[in-house]
Amino acid sequence: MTTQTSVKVPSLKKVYENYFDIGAAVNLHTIVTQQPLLAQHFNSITAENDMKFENIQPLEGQFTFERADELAAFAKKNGMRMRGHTLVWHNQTPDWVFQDANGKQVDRETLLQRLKNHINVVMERYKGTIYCWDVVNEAVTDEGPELYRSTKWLEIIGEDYIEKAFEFAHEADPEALLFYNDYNESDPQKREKIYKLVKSLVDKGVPVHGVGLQAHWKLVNPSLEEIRTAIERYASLGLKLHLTELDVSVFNHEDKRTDLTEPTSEMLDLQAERYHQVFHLLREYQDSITSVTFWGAADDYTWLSDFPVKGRKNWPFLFDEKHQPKDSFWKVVQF
Ligand code: HXH
Repeated sequence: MTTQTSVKVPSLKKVYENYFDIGAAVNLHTIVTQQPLLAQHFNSITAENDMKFENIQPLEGQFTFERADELAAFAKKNGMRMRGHTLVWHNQTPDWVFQDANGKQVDRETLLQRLKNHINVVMERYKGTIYCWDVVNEAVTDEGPELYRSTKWLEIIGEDYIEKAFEFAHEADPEALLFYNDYNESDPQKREKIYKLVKSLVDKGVPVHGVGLQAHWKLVNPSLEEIRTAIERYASLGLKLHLTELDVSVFNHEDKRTDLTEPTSEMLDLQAERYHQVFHLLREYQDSITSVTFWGAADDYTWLSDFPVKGRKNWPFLFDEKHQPKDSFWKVVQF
């Protein structure tokens, strides 16, 4: 489809208002460059990086809330909800967290105290603004029989670091909805590990309210049936589901080309068909899915440009680099 001059572009958030929230990950740059697009189509935001541990508490006791506060103010000003991302993660967490003043690894009690303090200070600040948090991100291994990813959190505290994090979070803000968030969530093996972990939390009465499916998907994989099975499996825990970081890379796994300056028409056709199928499926599960957040808003900015292949641009969203609706957009709103 070429530029539509006669057809009014419907608002994505309005089309989906009876289904689920429509979110976008943002940063200080995109809340300016994408402001009109965000205001028209999205009713929820997530800070792409600015609420991660290393950004918010780079040194012990020195909290830097300026950027996060700006994003929270943007949400308020535009009448949007805000998801919190993320409290406990193995990445983008500063080394000081795990060390004492001499660089020696801290003990369990010290780390639990630091975890509790971080969660308290951060959640307290955004009470009433952030309605849900990704409390723990990516704690499950991709490969092998092991359940827990090997991280400093696991090594120093032990397996109960996850339930402790949820308990601290629930104490800090009893109103907040608390999520376990992970990627490769639709892969059958990883799906079962995530299910097992979250089920063990539910069975122990740990305050966990939802599962976040990152949903960093490609044109072909994961298959629609794998996605459906994952949704059903997680929903069977009686928890709410959020798609937390949706994007559809135009590159299949084997495709390592770096020479494209724009997506091919074949890529765009396949992506449109993929978004069509994905949103058809998501609508089917509207009772379980309460929020769908893209990990960006339009193709002018995506974390996938340069990742995992350096020097390669990607075009994973519903809006193009000029913020115009792509075929993918029309497939999502016409049903
Ligand atoms: C997400 N991780 C994070 O939740 C989010 O905070 C961040 O902004 C972007 C994506 C997804 C991810 C997980 C593992 C991973 C890559 C991305 O590991 C790989 C490393 C190299 C190659 C492939 C995967």
